[in-house]
Amino acid sequence: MGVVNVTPDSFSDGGRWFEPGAAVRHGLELLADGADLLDVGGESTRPNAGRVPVDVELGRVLPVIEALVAEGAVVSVDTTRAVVALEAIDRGALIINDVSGGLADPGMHRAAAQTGAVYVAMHWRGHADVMDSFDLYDDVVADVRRELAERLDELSAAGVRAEQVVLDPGLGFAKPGASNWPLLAHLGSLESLGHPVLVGASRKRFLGHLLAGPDGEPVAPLERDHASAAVTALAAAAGAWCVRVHEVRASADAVRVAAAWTGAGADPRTGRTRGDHEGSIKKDVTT
Ligand code: PMM
Repeated sequence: MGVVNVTPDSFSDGGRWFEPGAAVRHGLELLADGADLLDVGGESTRPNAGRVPVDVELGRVLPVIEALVAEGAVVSVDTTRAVVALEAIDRGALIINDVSGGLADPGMHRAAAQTGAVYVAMHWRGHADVMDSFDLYDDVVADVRRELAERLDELSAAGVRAEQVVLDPGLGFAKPGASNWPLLAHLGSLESLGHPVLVGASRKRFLGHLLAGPDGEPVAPLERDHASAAVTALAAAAGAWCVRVHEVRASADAVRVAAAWTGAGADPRTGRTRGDHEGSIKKDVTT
């Protein structure tokens, strides 16, 4: 999944694709680099970001979604608002990527049920201006799993079919630093909830901290792409269904390496591997 942020202020690429034509061209480049999906967002979720009015968010994402769908792209809308999700699906988006898992808008699960779209429920504890204060876990893997299981119950109660739902540990959200690593190391714990898992590590702060030099300064977001691709390889080998990244080419290669690696380790009787997803992501969301 390639990221198309139509925002002036995203932490890693804010402003670079803000003008609709630039966003569409960028999306097409990501497809050429090997992306199966494009995630279009109009509201930054960077730490301490404020909210964007709904009409501004709609004005940013809808023309870009329409143009990318017209080009044949499989598009996901990155939004926490039901009305934006509904309008985006109306314009041809196939996936609702909700970083709040429905907690930010009580209408969101209903929108997912109504549209039948693929729905990504990410682990979330609060908006960007306050999320770092919620980095409080007894056991981050168990706590995130339990909170996502609560989202699954709510989704089911709202009439969303289990096959629609993708889960995401929400790296960086209420997790500024060390809490992210156990979640990556135990992706199987989330996978055991029985849904495909999406991982969004690309260019996040915890990678900047990991790569810090002797002065302790985190490296800049654009310097985090190699580490992001390393996460992609390991996440794909651990069975992730999708990785959400800014720089697609290295991650697309990493996914192929992981598939070849785990495929070579397949059970000779069944031919199955841990990372066996029976077909491409594009096929999954369009059939
Ligand atoms: N991270 C960001 C935005 N949207 N969606 C999902 N499903 N998972 C994520 O981890 C995620 C997301 C923040 O990154 P950005 O500001 O660079 O887009």
